[in-house]
Amino acid sequence: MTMQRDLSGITPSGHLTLGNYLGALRRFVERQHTVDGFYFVADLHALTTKHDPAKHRELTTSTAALFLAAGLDPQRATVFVQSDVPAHVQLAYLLECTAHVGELSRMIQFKEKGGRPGTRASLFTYPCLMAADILLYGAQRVPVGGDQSQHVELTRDLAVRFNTLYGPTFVVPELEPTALTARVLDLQDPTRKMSKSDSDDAAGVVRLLDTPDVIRRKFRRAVTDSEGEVRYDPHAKPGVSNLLDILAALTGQGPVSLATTITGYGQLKDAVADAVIAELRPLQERHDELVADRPELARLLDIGRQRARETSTPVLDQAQQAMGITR
Ligand code: AQP
Repeated sequence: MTMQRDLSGITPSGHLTLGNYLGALRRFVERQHTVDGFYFVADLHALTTKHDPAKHRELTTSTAALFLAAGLDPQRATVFVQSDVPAHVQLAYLLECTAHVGELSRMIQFKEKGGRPGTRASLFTYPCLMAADILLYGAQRVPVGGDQSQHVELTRDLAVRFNTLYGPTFVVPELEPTALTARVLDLQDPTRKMSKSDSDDAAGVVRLLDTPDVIRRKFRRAVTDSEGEVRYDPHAKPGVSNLLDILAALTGQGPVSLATTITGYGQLKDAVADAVIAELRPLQERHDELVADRPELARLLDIGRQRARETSTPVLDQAQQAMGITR
């Protein structure tokens, strides 16, 4: 039986967060042993809104280094940077020629931000790039957060339409629902998820590269409630429950039983901070080594680049043939 193929990307639209680690990176690392994983830094997706080229370059490099530092092994999983594989952009154009203006206009991001002056055309067309990211690798399952499910639905529609119009070309992917679980919430506003694109100084966002002091300070200031009782109740006590969820994710114990072992909010905050700092220390060290050794980082990413190119080229060729592009 062939191994299931898994595909997931992270856009370097900010410094990665504890949410990106617990919800994505750490799962990729676990899954690389059982699936044929393709994990990429979606650098092109960070260009749909105003960006600073120098910061973009730094974030792309740092994010790629974090993928490896978290434990993705280029010999097991295919770890690469999206723009290193031109087939993504090439197929995206063919999918722009398959998509309809109406369906792209209904995408949430475009509906929310598309009316602003100076909106980049790529904010309208990027779902086709996202569809290309997925279809190039024939992934059967795409683990995505809830806010991404619309993109996978569009990808499915485009794949089915393309296959119908031009002949069977693409695997039609399934949405992977398990990815919709475990959300790390913002420490200052535990009604919303922790997001990497929040401003760099956002106090509620724990970054993977924050120093131990900063991490401790952010947890100490985390919003809780005035009740004073450590109890797991995500609805009534979102702040405390978020802290328990993070501690549970790092210790492998359940949040309900953890709550019974901790007496006060101060103790809980210190315990979470300690666990996060200990978990991130080796990752930060490895990240810093890789960023300081660019030839080694380039060598490791080149392994992924080559494998991604080998895998995607036949799919792009077939799509071009099917659409009548002869070379
Ligand atoms: N808070 C979170 N808890 C658990 N998992 C999370 N993920 C993101 N935030 C959390 C997972 O990380 C992967 C990348 O998702 P993303 O690019 O949507 O990350 P983001 O931090 O949520 O980014 P923003 O702030 O929405 O910025 P954009 O979208 O502009 O880049 C996914 O697997 C996600 O589930």
